[in-house]
Amino acid sequence: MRDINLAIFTRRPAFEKALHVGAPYVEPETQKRFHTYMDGAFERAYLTNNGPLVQELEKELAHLHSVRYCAATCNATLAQLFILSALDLRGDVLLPSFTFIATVHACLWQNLRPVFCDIRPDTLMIDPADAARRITSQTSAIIGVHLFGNICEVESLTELARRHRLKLMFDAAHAFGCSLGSASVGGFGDAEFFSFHSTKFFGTFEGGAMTTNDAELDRKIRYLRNFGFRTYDDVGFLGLNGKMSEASAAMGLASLPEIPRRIERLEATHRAYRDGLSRVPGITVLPAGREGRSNFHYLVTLIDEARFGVSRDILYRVLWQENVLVRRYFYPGCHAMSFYRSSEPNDYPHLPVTEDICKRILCFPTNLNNPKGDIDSIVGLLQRIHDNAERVAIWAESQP
Ligand code: T4K
Repeated sequence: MRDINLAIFTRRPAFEKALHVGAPYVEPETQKRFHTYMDGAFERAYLTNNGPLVQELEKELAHLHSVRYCAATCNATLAQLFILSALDLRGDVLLPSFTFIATVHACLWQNLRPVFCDIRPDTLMIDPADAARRITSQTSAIIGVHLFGNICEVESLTELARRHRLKLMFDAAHAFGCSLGSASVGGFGDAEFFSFHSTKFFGTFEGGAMTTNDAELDRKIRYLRNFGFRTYDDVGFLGLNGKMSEASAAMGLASLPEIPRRIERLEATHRAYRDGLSRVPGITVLPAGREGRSNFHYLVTLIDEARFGVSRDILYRVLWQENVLVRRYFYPGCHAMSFYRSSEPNDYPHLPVTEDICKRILCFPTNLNNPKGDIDSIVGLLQRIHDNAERVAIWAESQP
């Protein structure tokens, strides 16, 4: 039988070093600037708790996203929790199941009941019509999630929230620097929150931020992220420790000048993947930035098993053997995670679009050291898997 150049048969992976979806890319210039910022922090002996670097970063981020207020936090999860608390919400919160689990957990930590909504098959983001059907007298807020560098349907959700007097917030963890038409992310709804985890477009080791045009909300969140302290000796809120350190702020400030070049590099990567994958049957790339500006940080595909020849899950396993560590974000959907299923066994919502997308989605690495060569190799692998689908499927059946 003819030899097939795939690691599942040859045991020689296409890549010596693993390619991760979330590998951070920190430019040498960024590293140098980071060290300079840190020298200043050590000289000042001011390392955390609303330090000068945090304040400078907040100003820069508010300006960049055309929003009045920005409060930096130690991650997006706590930024979201503080918004939910500061808005004083009760009852149910509508949100998509197709998101990172943190979006849902933060609600439960605030004693709010997450009500899962379905997504649109073209954008993979919350379907406002489905959300509208789930509104009851218990609903207090809607959380839209901007996914993969695209912005969700802000206008429809704003109108829905206005009509039912609901609070509206957005998870902008994936949307740094993105826009809807000319309107930048950051100022939509009552508040938005960003993630600066190292796997994100803009990373500060760990970090996050809340943005809003509401001065009162900003003021409360600043108390909440510092245990609720209003003065050195008085606590007025049930706060937590959600502060960003000066080291994280230094990383953020050092990265800011690279943003245009990062977007350029990632857009070129996106284009190269799109061109290459257009020649492989059964793989569709999710468009980025169709309705505005994208950061192109995620390369998201949907696998059509009938046309490609093997299922998404077989493809996933074959690519991992090649050291291409593709991810199934956000399989199986938060509503299907054991924690959320077992907490409400009789109230398991059926979300047909989410469930279909979760079976087909596959995200590819984008922060590549050698984009042209790596993408050519990945496309070559996919072509070989497609051409030899029958033998690949036989291999998969033989696996435990
Ligand atoms: N909302 C949404 C829509 C989100 O996607 C997220 C986070 C949040 C809210 C909450 O934001 P934060 O509270 O985290 O600020 C990751 C991240 O932990 C998470 O931040 C992110 N979303 C999610 C999509 O992905 P993992 O477990 O898949 O990633 P992790 O840390 O294992 O990294 C993936 C791979 O990347 C690693 O296996 C190795 C590689 N890697 C990772 C890091 C951190 C590196 O090569 N170098 C690194 O420094 O969850």
